[in-house]
Amino acid sequence: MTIRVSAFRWVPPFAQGHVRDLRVRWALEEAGLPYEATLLGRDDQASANYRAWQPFGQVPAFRDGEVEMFESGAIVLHLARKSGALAPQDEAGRARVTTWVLAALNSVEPQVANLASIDIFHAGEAWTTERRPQVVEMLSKRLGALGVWLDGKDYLDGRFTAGDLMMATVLRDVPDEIMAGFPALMAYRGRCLQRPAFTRALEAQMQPFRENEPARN
Ligand SMILES: N[C@@H](CCC(=O)N[C@@H](CS)C(=O)NCC(=O)O)C(=O)O
Repeated sequence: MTIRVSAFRWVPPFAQGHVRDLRVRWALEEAGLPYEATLLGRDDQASANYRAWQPFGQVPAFRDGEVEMFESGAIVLHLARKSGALAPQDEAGRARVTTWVLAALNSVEPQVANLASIDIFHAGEAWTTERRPQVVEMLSKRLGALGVWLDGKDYLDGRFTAGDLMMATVLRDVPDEIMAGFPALMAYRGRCLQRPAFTRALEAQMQPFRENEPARN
């Protein structure tokens, strides 16, 4: 059966290129596995049919004839178990990849999301003036620790793995002016995002947005 990944037909420009199906598309490209996107509109998100696949109505969801799943981290880990391009296939190597995927999602992404919430979703609201410096401090603490870990390394654990894929997608949402304080992390992020598989995944997410741009009046 063709691998299917759910994605949005269109999202507003600020979200284009940042929707989380990108992680799954990237993993599939690294693994050399062909797939098709199931494109959703607002109505599809709320449908009982889609909720049976993704209970929260979000993207991505994934099916390959053998498994049906949601949560980008879980899907990427599933693919990493199948492909040596995403993880070493020995138990110890796989365990480290799982660790780094969860570190990206649980230890770094929440700090990045807190800042995005202030800068994008609550921009200009009075409370953010007091809160933002604390959020930047927390995020900088995590980035600093990650920078120490990566010192002298090209990747988190010797070679590119699903852990780097996930970490790079998280770091991608850190504003450049903050990343500039962490040159080694900036270089690491660039190294991951320069991979041809990432370019193909990004282009595949962007194409339907161009084709389904809402008409302006
Ligand atoms: N933890 C989920 C989060 C998925 C998620 O937040 N998806 C967003 C797009 S990046 C979404 O579908 N938002 C629409 C909504 O929540 O209605 C994952 O990693 O798959």
